[in-house]
Amino acid sequence: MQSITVTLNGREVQGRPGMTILELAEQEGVRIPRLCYERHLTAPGAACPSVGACRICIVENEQTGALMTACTTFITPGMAVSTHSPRVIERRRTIIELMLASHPDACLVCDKGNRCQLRQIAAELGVGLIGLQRIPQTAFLKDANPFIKRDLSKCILCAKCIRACQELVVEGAIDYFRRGFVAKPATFGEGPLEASECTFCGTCVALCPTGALVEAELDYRGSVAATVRTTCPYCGGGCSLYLEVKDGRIVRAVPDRSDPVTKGTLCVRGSFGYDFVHSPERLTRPLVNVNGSFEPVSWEKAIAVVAAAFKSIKERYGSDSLAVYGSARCTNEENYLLQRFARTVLGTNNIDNGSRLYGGAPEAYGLGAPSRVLRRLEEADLILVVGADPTTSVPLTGYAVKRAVRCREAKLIVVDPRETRLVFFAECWLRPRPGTDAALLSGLAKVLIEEGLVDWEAVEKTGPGFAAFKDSLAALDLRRVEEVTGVSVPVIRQAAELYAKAQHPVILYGNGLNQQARGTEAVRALINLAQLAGGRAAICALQRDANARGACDMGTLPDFLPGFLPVADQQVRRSFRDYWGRLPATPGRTVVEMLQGAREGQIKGMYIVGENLLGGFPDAAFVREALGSLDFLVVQDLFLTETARLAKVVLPAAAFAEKEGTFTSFDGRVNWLRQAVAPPGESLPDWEIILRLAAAMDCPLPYEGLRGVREEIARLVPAYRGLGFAEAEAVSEVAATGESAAVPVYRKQLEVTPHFWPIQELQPPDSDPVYPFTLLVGSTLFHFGTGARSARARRLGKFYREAAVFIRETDAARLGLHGGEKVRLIAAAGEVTVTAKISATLPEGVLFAPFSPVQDTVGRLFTLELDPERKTPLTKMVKVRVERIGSDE
Ligand SMILES: Nc1nc2c(c(=O)[nH]1)N[C@H]1C(S)=C(S)[C@@H](COP(=O)(O)OP(=O)(O)OC[C@H]3O[C@@H](n4cnc5c(=O)[nH]c(N)nc54)[C@H](O)[C@@H]3O)O[C@H]1N2
Ligand SMILES: Nc1nc2c(c(=O)[nH]1)N[C@H]1C(S)=C(S)[C@@H](COP(=O)(O)OP(=O)(O)OC[C@H]3O[C@@H](n4cnc5c(=O)[nH]c(N)nc54)[C@H](O)[C@@H]3O)O[C@H]1N2
Ligand code: SF4
Ligand code: SF4
Ligand code: SF4
Ligand SMILES: [Mo]
Repeated sequence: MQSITVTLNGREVQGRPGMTILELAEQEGVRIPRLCYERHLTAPGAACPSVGACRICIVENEQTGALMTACTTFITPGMAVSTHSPRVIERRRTIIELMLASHPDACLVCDKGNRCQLRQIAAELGVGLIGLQRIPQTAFLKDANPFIKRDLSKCILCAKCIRACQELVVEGAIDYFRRGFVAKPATFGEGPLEASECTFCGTCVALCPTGALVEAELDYRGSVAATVRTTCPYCGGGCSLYLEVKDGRIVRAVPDRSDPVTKGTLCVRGSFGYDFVHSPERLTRPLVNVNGSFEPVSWEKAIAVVAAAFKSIKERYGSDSLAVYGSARCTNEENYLLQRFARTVLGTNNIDNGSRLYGGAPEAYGLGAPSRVLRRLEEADLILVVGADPTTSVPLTGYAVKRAVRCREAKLIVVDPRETRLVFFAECWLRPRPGTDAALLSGLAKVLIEEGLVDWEAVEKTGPGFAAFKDSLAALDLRRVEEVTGVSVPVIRQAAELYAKAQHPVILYGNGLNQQARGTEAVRALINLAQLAGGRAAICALQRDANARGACDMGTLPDFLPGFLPVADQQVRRSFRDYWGRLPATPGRTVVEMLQGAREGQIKGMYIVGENLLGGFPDAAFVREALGSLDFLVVQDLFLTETARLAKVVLPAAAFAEKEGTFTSFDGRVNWLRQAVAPPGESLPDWEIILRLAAAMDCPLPYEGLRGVREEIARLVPAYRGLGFAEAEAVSEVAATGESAAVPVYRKQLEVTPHFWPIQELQPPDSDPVYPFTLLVGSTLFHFGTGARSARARRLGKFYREAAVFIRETDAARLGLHGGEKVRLIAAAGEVTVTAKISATLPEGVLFAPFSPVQDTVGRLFTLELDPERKTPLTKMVKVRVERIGSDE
């Protein structure tokens, strides 16, 4: 690329075409003050990378004497710029003085404190008490939410918050309200945030240069002692954040504004959900159950009890009577150690983790979930979202989808029976009856083929099985698809045509497919559709916990060794044996099979790490009975969960902010966890506990520390080879205040060849006059999983504490129900009492219940029904009937 020569402060430097003066200065290490500029606030396609609203970045053109804003002026050949000439400095002082003239005298008590950029720049320029007449702004907003407090008298109208809300997270909760001196960034009608579209993602707060937007319910005022860059522990988005620490406590979480993938955004959980770490309910000492009550013991004692029990079970009943359940919330290193512990210390492949169970690893379909999906979303011209609610479950992905639609006019197709937030952004909303996706997606495929909308040559190259698939489609009748799914043929055609036109389609699917009855068939129908794009489409499962993908990569699976290498393959085993020694040959049990084995007496001892089985699993009675049948159960967790209460020994684990390691995000980024605070009491990182246990079982694992574990992973797991993952703690590291972009490290993609799956016979959804309603369950934004963590985060914990069910207005009217009334939901498996809420948008006959943190209630409606192939429990929908509590009185 041609370079442009510019004289910057008397020195000739080279810039790129399209660079602004500010960017050039940045490249040269010249710092120009700015208040409204932000790297990622650049709407793609916009003519100008900034808005020049604050004007503090003015510089002088030495040839013409013109003053211009550096953030909006592009460099031109031969330009001579002075960034700190006396005129520039004088003018910057005046601008700051004017801002201060309408700013309240609140610095001493302002929560922004030393982080206020207005104050920093004023100090740099030596602007103190000013001679101008003061006209302080006033503001009367009252927000009642526990997350964000606004004092717009401190607003300098830089518009960063508005742009963040509209261009980055695309909620559009705030905009300029009024004009002139009284203009304010506010919600429509200046109402409170909680009455707006605001999701409390905190992105605007992190960007606000002054104290106009700050956190409500502060943990600490003043300067913090340390700032640590780490990764959010909740969903698989893998957002980077800084934890600010004071007196051994985390007092604030802020996004990493230099991260090129997250673009400095977080969601409400990342911004305000960290403080479960300091919950007084954290486990602080190992506990041993003595006659029904837990007694604290030393680590030596606890480890000795566990080791002795495992040894004796192994001697008496053999290795395969032991089982381990690993965790999508633990790091790659911990999962790697845990499966090695199971395989080489206990001697069994009975090891599994919840992400395979609930989400289904895409690899199970012969689908190498592609890396860089978030990046691909930024380039997509069509996005198909099936059975996933990303604005709730992985908000980072939701932002990327909305940006693609709003800023680049990508087309969005949503397939969901519920009106999710993304439906407002969709060109086309397909609303199938729950559980009929396989038929609908096959209908789309049929249209593509029938209308010649596929590139035959490319398609035939994509994967084997195409001929059989095409034959199976011949018998599919679109009118019958319409009957079964409730989606009309013209709408199916419209969606198929939109899809066919796309050059860069991205397909996201979630638990609406994974966890439904016939989910396997539906996911396969989606894979067929992806392949009909002839290699142009990316397809990715969206669900998942922080390290769900990593846990599977690390081989916390009964049938796969690390790197999805099959246990049953002798050659594969041989390569691992060189490192590990002995290695059991037969694939182990999935967690459901472990539980069934426990109930039937074949599994005697179990080690559960970071999973609340009793809370998260459908059919708690079965789980309780199974775990109760064990001779020995050890649970390693942060809290004394329902599951931990059933254990003989409970081991206290360190939380994400108390340990080192890596998480692999759903799109394949390998992100670092760094220790910000000490674990409470005597609790220890999971990896250290596993190493201690192995040593006590006389099979010490040969690692000095985590680095050795990473070196072995990098050697044995192809997807992690050559990433610099083992060597460089510094990879993806940026200085706390640095502006340089963090470099994401992506795990490599697996080499797999997906193939076409022939479609199966159409089946109408089951109907049962005794249970006429279909209840769907799903996530709520403020909570996660069973709520073990989110419900203990002070601010998140205030929401959704009561189980509720949403019901369509007309259905409610028919039953004579009012919103707020208690109702009984009755399913074949059991009944629960919940509060009814009225919904204007649910389809007739469909109910919706948020799943967390009230899973213990909602879960009672489910029996343990497994997908026959993937052994995934079906937890997404259940047939129920609704009864008014008052109706039989
Ligand atoms: N806030 C929050 N986020 C989370 C979690 C959480 O607990 N809370 N958990 C994390 C975990 S572990 C996971 S696995 C993921 C889950 O992430 P998602 O898969 O996005 O989440 P679900 O809430 O299960 O929602 C799935 C969507 O499927 C729709 N659906 C239900 N039935 C059908 C159907 O038959 N067909 C179609 N097409 N759609 C259907 C529902 O209406 C819902 O919109 O979220 C992760 N993120
Ligand atoms: N009916 C119905 N049931 C469902 C679902 C549904 O949609 N409907 N969704 C299912 C899904 S997708 C999932 S993922 C599950 C979620 O259910 P669970 O798998 O039980 O998930 P969580 O509640 O997130 O937390 C698991 C445990 O991990 C612990 N933990 C967190 N971090 C660490 C750590 O670093 N170390 C250790 N040792 N422990 C840690 C927490 O304290 C918590 O007790 O529920 C499933 N159940
Ligand atoms: S918290 Fe997020 S959604 Fe709410 S106003 Fe700020 S940027 Fe918008
Ligand atoms: S509230 Fe903060 S971010 Fe928003 S315009 Fe005012 S100063 Fe800028
Ligand atoms: S999107 Fe996921 S990873 Fe990002 S802040 Fe929210 S919960 Fe954390
Ligand atoms: Mo999950």
